[in-house]
Amino acid sequence: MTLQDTADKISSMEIRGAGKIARAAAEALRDHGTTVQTADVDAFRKEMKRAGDVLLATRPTAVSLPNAINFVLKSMGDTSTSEEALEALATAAEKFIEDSKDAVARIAAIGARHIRDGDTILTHCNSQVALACIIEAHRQGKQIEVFATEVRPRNQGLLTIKALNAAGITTNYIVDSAARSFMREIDCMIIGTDAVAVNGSVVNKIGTSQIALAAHEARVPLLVAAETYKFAPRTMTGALIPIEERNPSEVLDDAIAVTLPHVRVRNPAFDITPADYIDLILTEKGAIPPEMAYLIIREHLGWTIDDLR
Ligand code: RUB
Repeated sequence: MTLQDTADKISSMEIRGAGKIARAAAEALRDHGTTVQTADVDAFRKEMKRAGDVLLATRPTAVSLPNAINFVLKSMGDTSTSEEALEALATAAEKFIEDSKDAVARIAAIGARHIRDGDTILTHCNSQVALACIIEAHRQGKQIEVFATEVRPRNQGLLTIKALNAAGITTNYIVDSAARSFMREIDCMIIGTDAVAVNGSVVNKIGTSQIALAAHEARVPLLVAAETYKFAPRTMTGALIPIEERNPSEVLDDAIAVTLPHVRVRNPAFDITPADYIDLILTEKGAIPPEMAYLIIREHLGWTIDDLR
């Protein structure tokens, strides 16, 4: 697959979900490196930086994307030939991909510990790592049941119920607006995330914050599964996570929209859930309260304020 193919698949959401986007970007940089024909290391670096920018332009919200790209491109720092740079790039890309898969497995084990026998779990959207926690708890023999939302407008809930069904987990499929109505039946809510800010708030699929609010009201704990590369270093200096607004046609058919000239369709793909509504963030380094997000950014991602000046 060419760099542009990967970029197109991320934009169109054929490749979607923050973890998969990040791994696809690392893979695309690794493969693109092998196609760059130059013996000049600076020209090589420049072309790889351009390739990183092409991938970055695909979707703005999942911070796993810039984190993966930075990790891979940074590896070329001390190299003095294009061969060395290519090798460093390939090694870093492989490491990112392997560490990412390993992180999902570790979080699954940690998340499963927070799920009790008999729990009914609510999830929203289609998060590989949140599902991994649920499926691991089931694998351990815990009798669990899941409520999964439909996830308008792109129906990622369909992917979720297929995965849960394949795992043999009893699942209730509900429309997004039914989440509060069923909250009394829920013991805990588990979601993934596209970005964790330094203040512990998390960005996830549109609708998450409404459901989290309903969970908070009902004192249902909210667990957010987040590999450390989903933490956003730039939020340390007050930068906001950009919220992607997608094409109106995902919400309202163009043929209908054209008959309604006074109607404007808004289609934000994500929203922000405040740290106050979050009980724990499950990372591969352990489960932390949202207030400890800064420690992950500093100690595990290695960013300090000075790096951002
Ligand atoms: C996906 C989404 C997922 C997170 C986490 O949105 O909001 O909850 O990306 O997913 P979209 P994962 O479908 O618009 O990409 O745990 O798989 O990284």
